[in-house]
Amino acid sequence: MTQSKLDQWRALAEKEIKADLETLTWHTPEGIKVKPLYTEEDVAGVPHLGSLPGFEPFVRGPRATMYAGRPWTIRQYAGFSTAEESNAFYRKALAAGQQGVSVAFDLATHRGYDSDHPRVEGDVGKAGVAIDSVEDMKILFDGIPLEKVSVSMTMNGAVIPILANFIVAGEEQGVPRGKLSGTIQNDILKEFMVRNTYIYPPEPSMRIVADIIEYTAREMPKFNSISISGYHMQEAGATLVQELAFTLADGREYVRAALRKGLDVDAFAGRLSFFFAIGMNFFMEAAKLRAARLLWSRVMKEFNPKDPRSMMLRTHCQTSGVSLQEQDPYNNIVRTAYEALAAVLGGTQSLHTNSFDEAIALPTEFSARIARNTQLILQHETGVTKVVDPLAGSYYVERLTHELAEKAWALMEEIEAMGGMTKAVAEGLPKRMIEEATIRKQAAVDRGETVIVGVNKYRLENEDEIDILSIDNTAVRNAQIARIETVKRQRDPKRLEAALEALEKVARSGEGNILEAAVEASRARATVGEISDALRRAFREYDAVPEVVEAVYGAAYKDEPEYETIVSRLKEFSSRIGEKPKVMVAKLGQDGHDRGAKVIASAFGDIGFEVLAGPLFQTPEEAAEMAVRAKVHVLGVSSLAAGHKTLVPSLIEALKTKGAENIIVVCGGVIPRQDRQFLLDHGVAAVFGPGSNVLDTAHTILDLLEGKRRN
Ligand code: 3CP
Repeated sequence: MTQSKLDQWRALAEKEIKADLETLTWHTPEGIKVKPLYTEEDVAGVPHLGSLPGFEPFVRGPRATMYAGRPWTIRQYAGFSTAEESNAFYRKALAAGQQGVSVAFDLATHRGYDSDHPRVEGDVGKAGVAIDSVEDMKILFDGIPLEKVSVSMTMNGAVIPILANFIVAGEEQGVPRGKLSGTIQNDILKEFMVRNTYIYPPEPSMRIVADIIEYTAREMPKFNSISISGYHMQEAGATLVQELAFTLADGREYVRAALRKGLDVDAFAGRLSFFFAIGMNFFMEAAKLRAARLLWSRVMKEFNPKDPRSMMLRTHCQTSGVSLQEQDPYNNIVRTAYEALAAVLGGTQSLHTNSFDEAIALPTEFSARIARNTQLILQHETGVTKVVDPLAGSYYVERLTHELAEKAWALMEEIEAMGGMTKAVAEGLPKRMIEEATIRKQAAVDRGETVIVGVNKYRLENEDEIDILSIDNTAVRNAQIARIETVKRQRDPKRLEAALEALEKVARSGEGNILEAAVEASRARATVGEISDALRRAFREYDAVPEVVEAVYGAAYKDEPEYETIVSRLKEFSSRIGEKPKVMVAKLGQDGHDRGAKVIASAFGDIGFEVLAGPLFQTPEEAAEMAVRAKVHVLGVSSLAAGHKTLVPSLIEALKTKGAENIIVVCGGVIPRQDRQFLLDHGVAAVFGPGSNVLDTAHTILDLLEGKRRN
């Protein structure tokens, strides 16, 4: 295109909008300037243009024919309550068109506790299925042929007992481990950054990852040893550049850990897989997957592989959970459909589409059907599978692919300069960057700069209640405890003891393979908790100290009147009572989703409260004790894993026992409307659901402190 033609366009455009063209430039959170027009000038010199699918650098896809040869796998992530219930759910879903299984475990299992452990009272069977031993695992896959259906398991903390149980369940179903296909998440670095279902410190955790890569490379050629995940980073608020860079930098670290075990790169690299989130920035998300493949082949070249498969990035994607809203929830069906299309145009290998009610509760059969059908319709009715990488050649998408790749690469270089991702994680850099990004995003939503339909614009006056799935946590827990007792009664104690001792020895000595030893313990019917305890004895537990980011939320508001109003109202209140009101933000049970808690703690600190961030995984008793000792005025519980109906009443009881009824208890997070009255009846002063505006929340808390509001 000649310059004069472009100049003519610019002149016409500015005449049309009666303003400088710059006013139409969108500055994305990634720091990318998205212009209103892209032309061939924008792709001049972009090096990846002209490549073909199935060939390096794989921008256009890892397979030559992509979906024309075989569409992506429809793999819905699910699991709840008991193994029996989840098994029935999987079977129905597979009969209705789902193509692979993806297991969600409950948080007790994630953190390596059996269902009878006192710390997990509110967590059993809630946000996933409860698995305590191989007996549960066998029920989970009963009637599902493991030599045919590939199974993905989202497990990181208790990855050793879970994978061991899966292997033994296969064995006892008549499927040798060599024939098992599927994926284990096994990505611990991002747990330390965002997801928080770690158990052991980083170093032994990295050994576990490497041992699993070693074992699967040797024994399970069809199994993907890891699912290197950016998903949770985006969920925690990361920009797409951060998601790309940190995920690929994690991948590089795992490759190094496996090489240190003496493995040949081609023996395992082809079975590394990835997992990304797909949010609402449509073209940028599709470009992100293309950029990810480009960068991964660049990373892997460093290790001199001979097999091209070692350089291919294959990925699962999930539509974005944080983009789902509680308000006007049917809008979520539309959001999910657009996100699914972006994932497919980006060339994902496997996809989960969220159910529209997931911002509120676990999916019902109805919402799960719509989510599955969103993919089935995309595969069968729209024609998108017929052509490989249909966005290729788009000036905009190619430019975005290039810019994302370059920006992510620069961040990866920064991490390299720090000594790699394990070091960067230990120093807290990625975590801090993600937290700052999420606080900025929240401020943009609160200020209405980022529009969310039905939340900060076009909000309904009256919201209809929707049916939600509620799990009777106590019944599930009792059923699990009964089965644990049976397993313990029927096993051979000598064989068990020997297997657990051997496992602990392998862990302590650094010699041998931890997974191999755990498989024997699983055969001997050791429980998930017992295997985890053997490793806890060898490795100890990891304890993170919560940090609160400062001056990011406040800075986004600068001197705006609505912000000034709450700041001066609080100042005035503080001088009246002679101190800043003290708010503790607590996380109870095994729920490690702390994005909301971090945002509130940070924003409230900037507004002028004195904030105390409680550590993760407190029991109600521990949180009450901490609140009383610190003499807080308000105790805010952030709940995202459905434990609130058990844990919050226990917390209020614990406060009463300590004579601290005066502490105002409030709750926020994923709390269905149906549960609000229950919480208010149990003494909670206010409930802040998803989509709550932070400044409004602060005003309500001040109302409560001033005694103006009583629910
Ligand atoms: C693929 N194949 C083809 C073609 N395409 N063959 C011929 N022509 C083609 N065009 C072959 C592949 O080589 C492969 O065989 C087989 O078909 C399956 O294809 P795939 O692409 O490997 O697909 P799949 O088995 O589904 O595996 C996808 C990946 C896997 C690789 C991404 O890791 C996966 O399924 N991941 C899912 C992870 C997951 O479910 N995570 C849930 C997170 P071969 O294998 O023989 O080569 S849920 C977390 C939620 C939030 C939270 O944590 O709380």
